[in-house]
Amino acid sequence: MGTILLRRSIQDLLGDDPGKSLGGAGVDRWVSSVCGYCGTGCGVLVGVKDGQAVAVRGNPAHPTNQGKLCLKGIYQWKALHHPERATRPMVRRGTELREAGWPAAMEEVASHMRAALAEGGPDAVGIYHGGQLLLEEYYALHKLAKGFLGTPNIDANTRLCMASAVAGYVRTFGSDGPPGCYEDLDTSHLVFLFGSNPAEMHPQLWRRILRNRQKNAAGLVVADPRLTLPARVADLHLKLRCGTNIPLLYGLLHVLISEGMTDQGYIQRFTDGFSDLAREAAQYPPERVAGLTGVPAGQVVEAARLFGTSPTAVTLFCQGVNQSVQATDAVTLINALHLVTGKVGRPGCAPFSLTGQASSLSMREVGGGGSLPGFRNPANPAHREQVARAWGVEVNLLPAFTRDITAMLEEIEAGRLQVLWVIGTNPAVSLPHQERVRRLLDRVFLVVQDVYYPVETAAFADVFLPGAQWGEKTGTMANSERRVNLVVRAVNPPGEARDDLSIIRELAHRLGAGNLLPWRGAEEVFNEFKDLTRGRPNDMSGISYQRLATVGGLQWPCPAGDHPGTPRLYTGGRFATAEGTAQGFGDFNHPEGKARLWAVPYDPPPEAPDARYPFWLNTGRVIEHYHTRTKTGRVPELNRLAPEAFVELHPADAARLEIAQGELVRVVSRRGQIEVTARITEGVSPGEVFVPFHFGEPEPVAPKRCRAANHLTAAVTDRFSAQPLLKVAACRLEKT
Ligand SMILES: Nc1nc2c(c(=O)[nH]1)N[C@H]1C(S)=C(S)[C@@H](COP(=O)(O)OP(=O)(O)OC[C@H]3O[C@@H](n4cnc5c(=O)[nH]c(N)nc54)[C@H](O)[C@@H]3O)O[C@H]1N2
Ligand SMILES: Nc1nc2c(c(=O)[nH]1)N[C@H]1C(S)=C(S)[C@@H](COP(=O)(O)OP(=O)(O)OC[C@H]3O[C@@H](n4cnc5c(=O)[nH]c(N)nc54)[C@H](O)[C@@H]3O)O[C@H]1N2
Ligand code: SF4
Ligand SMILES: [Mo]
Repeated sequence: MGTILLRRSIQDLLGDDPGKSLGGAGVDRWVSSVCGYCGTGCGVLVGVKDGQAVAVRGNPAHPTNQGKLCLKGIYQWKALHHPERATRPMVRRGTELREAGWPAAMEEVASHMRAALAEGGPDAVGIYHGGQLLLEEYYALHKLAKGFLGTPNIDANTRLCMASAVAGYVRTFGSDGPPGCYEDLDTSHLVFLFGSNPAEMHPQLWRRILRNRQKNAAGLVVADPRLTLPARVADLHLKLRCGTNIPLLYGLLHVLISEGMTDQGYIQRFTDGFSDLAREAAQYPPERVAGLTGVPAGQVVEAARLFGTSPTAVTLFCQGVNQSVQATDAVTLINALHLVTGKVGRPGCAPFSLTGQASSLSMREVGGGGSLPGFRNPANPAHREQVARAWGVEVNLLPAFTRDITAMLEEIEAGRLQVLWVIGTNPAVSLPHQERVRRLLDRVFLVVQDVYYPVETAAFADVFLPGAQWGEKTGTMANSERRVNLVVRAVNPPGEARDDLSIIRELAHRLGAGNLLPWRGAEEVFNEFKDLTRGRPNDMSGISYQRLATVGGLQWPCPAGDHPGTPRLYTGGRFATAEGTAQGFGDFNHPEGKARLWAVPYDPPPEAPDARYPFWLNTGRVIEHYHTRTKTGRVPELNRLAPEAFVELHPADAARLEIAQGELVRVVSRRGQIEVTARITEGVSPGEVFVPFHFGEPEPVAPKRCRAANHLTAAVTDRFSAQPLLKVAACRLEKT
C-alpha cells in the first residue's frame, strides 16, 4: 500500500509538472518531437546543448498532453548519452563478441543469410523486431522480408502486446484501428477501465480521465484483479479473478439485454449476430458470473446499469485483456458491449485499446502482425496483387501467411530457421518460458541490433549491430488515437551507431535488394508507404512530413492534403467488413458493412492453482520502469525509485507462510523459478501474487539469482491472435 501512496505523490509532483523541465538550463535549441515510450504519444520539446540532449519538457502546443509529461518522459534525455550506449558493431569469435568495422559485421550477417537461404530457402531466415522503431523502418523491413526474401518468418514484439486487440477489431469491425480518440476521455460520462492501469502506464491519459471526473463528474468503473490506483478512486471496482474476463463480460451483456438497456435500432441497422450473442449471454446470470469471477452479483448488475444508462461510455482496455488465451474473444465482447448499446462512432463512445509502445500502431499499419501494408489481408488475392504491383515484385513471392514468434521459435527448434535478426526488442527478458527461449536463441545464428550493450539478448548474439534510438533519428509514429506524429532527430547517435533504416538498407544492398529499398531518407519511405494506403481504412495519403511539422499530428484516415484528419471511426454505423475492404478472412465479411457480434464459448485458463502451485501469478508493470529497463534502468532517478524486482503478496498469505516484508523469496512455477523481494500489500487478493516483468539478468549472463518474471510464464497463446498468456500462471512461494 505504501508503494502505491508513494507513487501517487510522485505523480502529483512530477506527472503534472506544468511543462517545467528538470534539466535544461541555457539550452541552445528546443527540438519539437514526440515521446518515445508509451502509446499515448505526448508532444515533447528536446533541449539540446553543445550537441547533447540535456532536457525534455512537454510541448504545450501538442493536443495530447497540453505541455505535461510523466516521469519517464521527463527523464528520457538521460537514457541517450549513457556510457553503455553501443557504439561499435561486434562479431563473435569463439566465446567472445569482438569489435569489428561495419563492413565486416554486415558481411558476416549477409553471408550467413545467403548461406541459409541457399540451403533452406526463405524459411531459413527470420526477423523479430520491436514496436518502438519508426514507421519507415518497419516498412523497409517488411518490404525486404516479404518483397525480396519471401519469408513468412517476420514478427514483432507487438505480438506480446496488441495482437489480440488487432484480431478483435478485425473480427468485429473488419479492420484494425482504435475507433475512438482522446477527446472522448475528456467528455465521456463513463470511463470503464478493463485490464488497464493508465495511472501508471498511460499517465497523461489518466490525467485527462481525472480532469473529466473533476469537471464533469464522469463515472469510473475498473475491472482488474488488483487494487490499482484507478481501482482505489473508482466508483466501482470489479475485482475479478485472473483469467475471468469472458464470464464477466457476458454477465454485463446479460444484464444489459435482460433489463432492456440495449439499442435495438442500432443493433438491427448496423450489426449482425445479435441473437446468437444474446443466447450465449443468457447463460451468464449475475449469480453464476459471481461464482466464476469472484465479483459479487450485485456489482455485476451495478456495473451493467452504470454502463447501460450512461449516455456515453468509453472502455479502455490493455494487457489485462490482450495477454490471455481468450483475448480476441474478450475484445469482441468489449466491442459488443458498445455495439448493443449504440455506443460507437459518436463523441464520448468507443471500445478503445490503449497501445503499449510509442509506435506499435505504425507497426500494424505497415503490415506487421501478419497483414500487408494498408491493413491488407495476405490471404486475399486482390490485396496481394495490389502490393506486388506497387512493389514491382512477383505476386507469388509474397508469403500468404506469416509466422508469429512462438511459431518461429518452433522453427528454430526444428532446425529449419537458421538465422534470426532481432531488432529493437529484448526477447531474453520479454518472451514467456525463458528457459526454452534462451536455449533456442543460443541455437540459432543470432543478429542483435540494439542501442545498449550489454543487454540480455545480446549475450546470445553472433553479430551485434549498434542502432540509433529515439532522439537520434527522424520519422513517424502513430499513437493510440491513430494520430501520426513526426519524431525528430535532436542529436547524433554516439560513436559509429547508425539508424536502423540505414542498417536495413545496407543489408538489403548486400543481399542484392538495393533497388527495392532505394530511398535517400525516411521521408521518401513515408511517401512510398502512404500511397499504398490510399483508399484503405488507414488512408494516410493526405499526410506529409511538411504538414506534420506545421500542424502537429494528424489522425488517419486522412485522404487528402487539405483533410483535417478523422477523430472517430465508424460514425455512420458503416464498418470495414465488406469484401475488398476487410483485413480479415471470409467468415466475417458482410456485404453491407455491418459489424459482427460473436458468441464465443468460455474456456477457463489452461493452468490454475493446485496443491503444488497454489497461487495465481499475475505479471505487469510499474510507473518508473519501461519494459526490460534497458532505458529506464539507466536513468538513476527512476532506478532509485524502483531499484529491485519484487513479488506482491497479500498480508494473509505472508502471515501464513511466515514471509516478512522485504524478505527474499523464491517464486516457483512449472517452468522455472526466480528469487525476488517480498512486498506485502493489500493491492493483491489472497491467493494471488504480482511480479513486474521489467527485471532481467544483464550483469552476469548466467546469474545464480534469476529475477525475470518470464522464467515462470508459459508459452500458450490465443488461437486467433497468437498472443501469449502472460497474465496468468500457477506458482508457489518458498522461503529462501
Ligand atoms: N511505466 C510504464 N508504462 C508503460 C509501459 C511500461 O513498461 N512502463 N509499457 C507500455 C506498454 S508496451 C504497454 S503494453 C502498456 C501496458 O499497460 P497496462 O496493460 O495498463 O499494464 P499491465 O501492468 O501490463 O496490465 C494492466 C492490468 O491488467 C491487470 N490484469 C491481469 N490479469 C487480468 C485479467 O484477467 N483481467 C483483467 N480485467 N485485468 C487483468 C493487471 O492486474 C494490471 O493491473 O503500458 C505502456 N506504458
Ligand atoms: N510476463 C510478462 N511479459 C511481458 C509483458 C507482461 O506484461 N508480462 N508485456 C509484453 C509487452 S506488452 C511488451 S510490449 C514486451 C516488451 O518487450 P521488449 O520489446 O523486449 O522490451 P524493451 O525493453 O522495450 O526492448 C526494446 C529493446 O530495443 C532497444 N531499442 C530501443 N530503441 C531502439 C531503436 O530505436 N533501435 C534499436 N535497434 N533498438 C532499440 C532497447 O534497448 C531494448 O533492448 O514485453 C512483453 N512481455
Ligand atoms: S504518458 Fe507516455 S508518451 Fe506521455 S510522457 Fe509518459 S511515457 Fe511519454
Ligand atoms: Mo506492450
